[in-house]
Amino acid sequence: MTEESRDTKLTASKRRWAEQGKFLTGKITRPDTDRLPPGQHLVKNWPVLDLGQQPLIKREEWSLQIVGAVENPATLDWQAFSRLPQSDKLSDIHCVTTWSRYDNRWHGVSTHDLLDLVMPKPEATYVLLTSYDGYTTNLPLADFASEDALLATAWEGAPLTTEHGGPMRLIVPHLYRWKSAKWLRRIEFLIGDQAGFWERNGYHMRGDPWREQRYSDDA
Ligand SMILES: Nc1nc2c(c(=O)[nH]1)N[C@H]1C(S)=C(S)[C@@H](COP(=O)(O)O)O[C@H]1N2
Ligand SMILES: [Mo]
Repeated sequence: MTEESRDTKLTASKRRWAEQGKFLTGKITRPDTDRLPPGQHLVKNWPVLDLGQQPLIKREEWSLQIVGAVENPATLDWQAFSRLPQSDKLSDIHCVTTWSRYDNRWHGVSTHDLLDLVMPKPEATYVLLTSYDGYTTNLPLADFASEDALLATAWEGAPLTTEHGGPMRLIVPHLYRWKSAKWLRRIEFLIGDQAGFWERNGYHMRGDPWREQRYSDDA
């Protein structure tokens, strides 16, 4: 392929992704007047929650795999990941166990910038995340691609600690925290939804805190 035709192809699929991505710039469900979702209470500390096994992954051994329904599947090592555009985001945490924590400052790669790199195919509608501790969780692509979503490597100016999911974890602030996979190692783009660990164990497929989508039988 000539350089020119390759550029044209890339531009065309980027443009197509941008067009299909229109819905991604839509507003998420949180009403501005209602910062604390129903049934939640505020905490000042930051509790640690996981399955009890905290994998210790050195940056030199770390990589992120992006597979499934994308134009450009990729495996990024730490260096390649660090070269992607970097963003800072301020957001709140809402855990399904009813605690919320305001104003967490995150640094990392926005999911928008990752999507620009891998370019989901038109039929991709969900993502399934897999972590180094074996944890999995699923979410709609539109939620994964929300403006505030970040592949975070630092919190409040310091590298993310192991207990909170370092070297890298996902942050999707507008959904319950179990969707924000710690120690993220793989992102699979799916054509249909596929339940992750908690979703197979009675939790909601989407998990919107403002709709109290805690369990699978919540609307
Ligand atoms: N890899 C992995 N990610 C995970 C979990 C887990 O067990 N393993 N637990 C989830 C749950 S239920 C919550 S509440 C948050 C907790 O994140 P924190 O320990 O940083 O507060 O991580 C989520 N991400
Ligand atoms: Mo949780």
